[in-house]
Amino acid sequence: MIDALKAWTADHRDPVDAYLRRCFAAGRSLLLQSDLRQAFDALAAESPAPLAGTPLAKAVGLFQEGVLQPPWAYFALRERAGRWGYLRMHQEQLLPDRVTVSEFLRFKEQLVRPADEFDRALEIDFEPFGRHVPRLQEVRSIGQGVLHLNRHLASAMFTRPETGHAKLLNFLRMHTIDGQQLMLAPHIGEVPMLREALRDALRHLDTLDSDTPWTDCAPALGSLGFEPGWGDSAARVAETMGLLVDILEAPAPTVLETFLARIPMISRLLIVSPHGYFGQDNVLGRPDTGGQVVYILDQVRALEQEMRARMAAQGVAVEPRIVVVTRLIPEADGTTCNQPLEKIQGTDHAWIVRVPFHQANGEIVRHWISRFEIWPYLEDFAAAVEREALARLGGRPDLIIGNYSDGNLVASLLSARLGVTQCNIAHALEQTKYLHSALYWEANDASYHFACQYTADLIGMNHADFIITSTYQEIAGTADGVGQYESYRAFTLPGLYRVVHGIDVFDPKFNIVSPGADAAIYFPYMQTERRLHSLMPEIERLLYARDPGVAHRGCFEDPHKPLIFSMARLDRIKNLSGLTEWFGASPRLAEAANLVVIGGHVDAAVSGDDEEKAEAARMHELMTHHRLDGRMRWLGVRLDKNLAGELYRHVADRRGVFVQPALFEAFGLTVIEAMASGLPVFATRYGGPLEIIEHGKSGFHIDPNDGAAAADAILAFLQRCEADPAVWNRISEGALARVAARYTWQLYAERMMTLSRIYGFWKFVSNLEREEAGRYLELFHHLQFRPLAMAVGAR
Ligand code: UDP
Ligand code: LCN
Repeated sequence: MIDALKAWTADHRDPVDAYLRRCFAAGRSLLLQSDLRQAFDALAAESPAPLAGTPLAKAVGLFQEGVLQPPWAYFALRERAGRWGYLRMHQEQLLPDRVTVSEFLRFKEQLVRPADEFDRALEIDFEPFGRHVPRLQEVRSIGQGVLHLNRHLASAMFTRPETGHAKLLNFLRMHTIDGQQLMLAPHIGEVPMLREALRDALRHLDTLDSDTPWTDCAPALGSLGFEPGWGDSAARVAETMGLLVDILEAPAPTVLETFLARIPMISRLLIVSPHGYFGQDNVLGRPDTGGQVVYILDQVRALEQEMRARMAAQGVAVEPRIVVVTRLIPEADGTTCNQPLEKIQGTDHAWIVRVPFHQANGEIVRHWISRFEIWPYLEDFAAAVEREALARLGGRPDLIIGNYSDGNLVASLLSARLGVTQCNIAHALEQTKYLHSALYWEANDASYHFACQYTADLIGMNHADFIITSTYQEIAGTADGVGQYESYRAFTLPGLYRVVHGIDVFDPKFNIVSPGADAAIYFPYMQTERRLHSLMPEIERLLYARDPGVAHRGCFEDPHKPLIFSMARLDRIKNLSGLTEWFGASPRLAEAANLVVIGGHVDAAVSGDDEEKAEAARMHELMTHHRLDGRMRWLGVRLDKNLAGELYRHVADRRGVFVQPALFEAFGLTVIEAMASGLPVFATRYGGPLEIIEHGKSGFHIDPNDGAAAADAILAFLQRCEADPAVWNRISEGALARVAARYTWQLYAERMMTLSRIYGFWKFVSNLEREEAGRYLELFHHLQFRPLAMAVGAR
């Protein structure tokens, strides 16, 4: 593209000159994709010669960012996900020149610090460590890493069958649970012995009834060297053995996947989620405690069931154990977060284990600390967690799952020490949420410490054996927009370091495994017999009573109108104030419906969080300014899940809608909860909801930067539904079908358990040449992360 633009510019200096002039005329040194496009559209509208389809038009269509400092303009151009180029143009000479990512970032750094003639910036580059890792090639394959890895490694491993088979044999001999040997006895030392034993075993199994239980097969198979783990019945044992015979014969990747999915190798899980209030009651809606807690608790229940089912199917009598570690907060504000141990409801052996943070002088940190401030405590926390987790789990975990930047960092430290497979879940990566937060890290350091967080992110991502994401766009974005992980590909923290290869979206460690909504709580509004009718009086009171008995503002003069509902934490990005403003600024919408918003503290003074305070003040201003007190109710409560579930359904009974107005939403659990209840949803087009909802079929996308259009779209929908109720029903049915097909915890647990076995296997047999990267990460941790973390707060 850059070469085409260069060639074209030579003969078309005038439009290129005019375009650059418009960019410079904006008077800003950083231009976003939208600014760059607007400048071009304005030019095209006035240009005597048509510009559509020209290389200039095509290049501008790919520009993501412009950095302008006369006489130079530098542009970052994204040809497709993960494929970037950089160019610069001189105000007078015009001809575009390709520049490296390093040069581009260096130029950008000059916006915040003077140029360093010798360019002594530290460059961080993870690319050389990925040389041995088979990369995906196609944009459409991104997020299906395991498929690719299996294909590639299976054929590579078995090109030299002797070594491949020997590694497989070793792998099968290493499994034990609670001292019990599984799969193969240690004396099966050679592959020919294994083949022989398999033949004998299959011959014997042939003589048995297919449902003969393992215990009855065990004596004969045991004498051949087979331990529990092949199956619970003769038929299943024969099937599993048949898969192994096929692999030894000719290893098809799909057969390998099916075989590995059966190996009883995961029964002890360690899940790490340090920050926030992590508990089962009364914690949701606090500044840092949202979907991540819901996600993990639902995940634990689903994984315990799946682990138990898989173990049972393989004939292994073992109860899976799960530990979720978080921080213990002595001043827990009425929650259970001051208790060291809490059983997770709906499980048999899953526990929340809380470990306190300590000051440098050894004192326990007693109060809640914002997620932006916890960095200095994490290394000591990891050490303490290791002791606790090993004790609770009765040994090393089989898998460590990190959550969010802090949890992923702790998971990396633990996985390095214990040699255990590490899986990361981001939930949200802040670079996409807080625009230019890396470039201006220093200016915002007092409140956010993004340098610390992004350093932790790089360590976590590069250390993980595999990463699961809730959507495709979380990894690689869309045709137009940068993915959340993609934003870590190249960036700069001026004065600290410059990342030229941070993470590659084509890395096979990425897999999309979407979460679900708890099906016991969020079920369709029309399943009347399952509904919690006893909660109705409470809902009536919360929504319609003059005094709902909780912190609130506003009531409905006409309670019969359909409801527009939104619920979220009251932070700036969730944009509940934006929704209030759209509603207030659209008299027709405010006439057609009532708005109910649940989130935050109505009394701003009560909040301990600056962003929340500012948002609460803004909500009040807007309600007053637009005189919304008779048409809107804002509740400052945290609903428990049952109540939230029934509320979604109540809104559906009233043929209302749910709105998720965030400026950016990484995934958006409320979106799938509302859809699972059968509510039509209008959700932000920035982030996960763009992928969750099929516009016009299972809900609608809205642009939070264009509130008037969003309000019009909601109004138009409500009007169409009034004229023809089938319109509402169609979207409601579409939403239910979408969630059932794509977003369920059962699908999640199945996939997650298969992935952890496969990545665990490949870690064991090849370690994917990770030692060098591990050493580089150690250095990065010591020399960059630690000093940054120590500088946070007065520790
Ligand atoms: N939630 C809730 N009660 C509240 C506020 C929120 O149960 O008063 C739940 C909501 O149902 C959802 C989660 O908190 O399950 C929020 O997750 P989401 O992914 O929407 O956003 P996050 O807060 O994680 O950014
Ligand atoms: C964090 C977020 O910001 C949400 O978008 C997600 O839905 C939630 O975590 C669960 O992953």
